[in-house]
Amino acid sequence: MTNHWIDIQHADVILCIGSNPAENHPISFKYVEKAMDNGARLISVDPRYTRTSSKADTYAQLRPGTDIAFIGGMINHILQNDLIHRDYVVNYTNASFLISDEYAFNDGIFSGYDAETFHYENDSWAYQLGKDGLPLRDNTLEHPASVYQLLKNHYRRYTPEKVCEITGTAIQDYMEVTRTFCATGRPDRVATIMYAMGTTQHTYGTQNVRSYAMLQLLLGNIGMAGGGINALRGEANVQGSTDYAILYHILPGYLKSPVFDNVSLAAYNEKWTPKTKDPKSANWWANTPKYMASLLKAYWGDAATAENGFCYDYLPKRSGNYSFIKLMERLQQGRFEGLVCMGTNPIVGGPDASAIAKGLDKLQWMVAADLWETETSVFWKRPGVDPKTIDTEVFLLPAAASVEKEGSISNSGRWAQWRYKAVEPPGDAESDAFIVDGLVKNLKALYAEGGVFPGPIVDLDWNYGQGHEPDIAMVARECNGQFTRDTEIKGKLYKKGEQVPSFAFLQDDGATTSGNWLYCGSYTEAGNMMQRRGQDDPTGMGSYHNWSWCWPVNRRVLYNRASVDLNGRPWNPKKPVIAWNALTRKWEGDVPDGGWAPMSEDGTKHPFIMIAEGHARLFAAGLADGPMPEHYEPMESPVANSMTGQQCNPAVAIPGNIDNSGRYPYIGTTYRVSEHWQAGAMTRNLPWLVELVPEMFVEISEELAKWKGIANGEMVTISSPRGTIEAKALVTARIKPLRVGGKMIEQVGLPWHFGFNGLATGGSANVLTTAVGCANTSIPEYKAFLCNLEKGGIKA
Ligand SMILES: Nc1nc2c(c(=O)[nH]1)N[C@H]1C(S)=C(S)[C@@H](COP(=O)(O)OP(=O)(O)OC[C@H]3O[C@@H](n4cnc5c(=O)[nH]c(N)nc54)[C@H](O)[C@@H]3O)O[C@H]1N2
Ligand SMILES: Nc1nc2c(c(=O)[nH]1)N[C@H]1C(S)=C(S)[C@@H](COP(=O)(O)OP(=O)(O)OC[C@H]3O[C@@H](n4cnc5c(=O)[nH]c(N)nc54)[C@H](O)[C@@H]3O)O[C@H]1N2
Ligand SMILES: [Mo]
Repeated sequence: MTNHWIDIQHADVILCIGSNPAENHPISFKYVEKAMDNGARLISVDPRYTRTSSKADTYAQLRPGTDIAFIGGMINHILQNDLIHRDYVVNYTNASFLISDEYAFNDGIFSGYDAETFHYENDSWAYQLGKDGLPLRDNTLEHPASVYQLLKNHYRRYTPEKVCEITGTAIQDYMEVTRTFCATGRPDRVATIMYAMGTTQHTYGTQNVRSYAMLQLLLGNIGMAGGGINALRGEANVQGSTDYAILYHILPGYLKSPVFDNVSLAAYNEKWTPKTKDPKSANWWANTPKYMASLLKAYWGDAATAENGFCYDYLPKRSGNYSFIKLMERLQQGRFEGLVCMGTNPIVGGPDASAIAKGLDKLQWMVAADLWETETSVFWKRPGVDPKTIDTEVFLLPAAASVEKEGSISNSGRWAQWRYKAVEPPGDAESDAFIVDGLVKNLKALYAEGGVFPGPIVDLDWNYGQGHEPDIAMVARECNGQFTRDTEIKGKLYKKGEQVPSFAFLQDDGATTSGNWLYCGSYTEAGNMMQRRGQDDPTGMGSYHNWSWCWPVNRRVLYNRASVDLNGRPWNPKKPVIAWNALTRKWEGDVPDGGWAPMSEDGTKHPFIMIAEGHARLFAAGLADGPMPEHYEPMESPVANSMTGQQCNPAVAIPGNIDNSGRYPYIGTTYRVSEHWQAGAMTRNLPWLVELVPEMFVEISEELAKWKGIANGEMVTISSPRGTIEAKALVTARIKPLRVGGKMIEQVGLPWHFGFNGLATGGSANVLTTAVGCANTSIPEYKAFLCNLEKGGIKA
């Protein structure tokens, strides 16, 4: 989230799109309701009428996978009616920047495309540069090569009629959403967007998110209290796990993971450290070499020296895609000997789940660390297979649950909050830290005896006390970082072993360690900041700066220097995030995005400090699939793209097992319910939750039920090119067919919580889904695929 949960109370308009927080983030809804009590309007945009929709002032239905059309039309409305927050857009975004004359967009394809590799070369998406090396700009926004005019031209095609023809939204609903939301371009009005998996789980999921960000930038809503673009993160600590690099393409703190041709630390730094010639750009990522050196020092301690590039050679280098989908492909090809599943249940949660289960059959061994026996750990006795034919040896390690161990979790609002152990784990259960610690210590002992390339393991600096399990406070202190020798910075001496006060103090010469630069400041000489429980709110804005600690540097609202005008006065003085005090020459309120004076003064920096050009990108050259979002159809879709001749995202290779022939006529989409959690092990084993939602069901419209002669509660069979499941029909007015391009299209809604093991069992929705992912992130397209549905169960 750019903002945080409590901040949502300040919004005038709340758009829940691609998310169902009343169901899946119920605590957040407290702040939505608080905003509504203060007069805010809630909009829900969802293919299904959800629990969130039922609380909304306005509900608009859209077809799964059509957010870019929906938002593109809103962008068009803003540009055609000049509803932008002009001062914000001109000064803080790249709207005025001129783009290369080589840039082009023809019938759904941007310039630079290679159809054989599904790859774009992005040279033609670059800025035009002046003699001083700075991007050329036209602050009148009139120049035909300006981002503003390119946007206007691009989205001109997204008329309300065209949009609704694609999305299936009733035009009056669409116009109500558009008018309500787009009225927040005034400095004294603000809207927020709450999004989650309905947005991201598409082959153009990243572009969906970008379309929301662009909308918010045009209206001047980023950096503002009650504004921003807010990703509702899933599991309690999924924000923390991303910060700590659970994804293959990043290292902790969103440093890039090395690619095979980054042959040395110098080459890595050269490749990934962005450069700018603009003295007004803070270009924060220029610090990459400091963060990287400190990370490597945290990993390899004294073995990491300036001479050996701080053991950079020990880091694995990647070539290619190691996302979940691609790993599962390799699994199916029999390319893995073993697999460790720590807190994951992929044969229920992964796309095209039956194929994953078959892949597991090829393993020699599997380790599953979990609270429960999951479908994945008993894959060898799944329905339809003979256990005797499977040779995999499975080790099930009982893991301690969250309340049975100590440590921090980082919530969606980036607040890292310390939690304490409430009870001892039952039986033989142990914390994940214990399990990993034991694994590493044993590996170290084995590699000490020899082996291929032992350095990375043997030299690993691994010292977290002498207790039964690692001392988690020691881990947290290492994540923050320490001085490795007496170091003087700006006239102050920091002693060897002292905690680094903040990431501004990290060094590239080995003088500091930091396991995650973003968390530098979380555990200082003053103690564990994440343990703080101060209930005072000096800003009066619900920021609670003394409660826990949030990255970066306890800044509660990101990009907050865009919430003020050029003189440092809040655009909306009634809801200030920060304000410049001309007498003290200091910012007041939240921790500012850099302490520089307001933009009207000399020596200052642009507010978007993480971007090399200092301006938020309405037009972005860094993505795999185009500088501006464009509507494409999901990989499986019942209709032809009526916007252009390009059916699907051209930057995604078309997978094998899809079927657009018409044999599978209905749109399948998957979602969650409050009563169950994810792949279900944690809830399908609890009798009281099983009583509430005991079995797999499928939501269908009254129209489809009538047409197929299906009664509510009757068993039906749902099939896709990947597999077949059965479920009870839940006939409901909450799901409605959509009128798309003149034809009626049915959608079928499936919760994905069920599997064959546990107290409550049922068909897994993921048997039906497609293993194809977003061009940028590879997140699977769980939210839109094709299926058929017939009356009667599988055996009927
Ligand atoms: N009780 C409970 N809470 C949970 C979870 C759980 O399993 N159970 N899971 C947690 C996790 S890990 C996560 S990631 C979050 C997910 O939280 P959400 O994203 O809110 O969960 P979903 O129900 O998967 O999807 C949200 C909505 O997106 C809609 N949708 C589908 N396709 C589209 C589309 O193309 N466009 C738009 N605009 N909307 C679409 C769906 O109909 C659905 O109502 O929830 C977390 N909270
Ligand atoms: N069709 C469809 N599929 C989806 C989605 C969708 O919307 N539609 N959503 C996707 C999303 S957003 C997500 S996040 C994934 C989730 O996919 P998974 O992570 O595979 O699913 P979970 O059920 O959350 O698995 C977590 C497991 O961890 C165990 N566990 C809980 N606490 C601990 C602990 O402290 N230690 C250990 N070792 N284990 C623990 C639980 O018992 C559970 O079995 O699924 C994805 N799959
Ligand atoms: Mo998630």
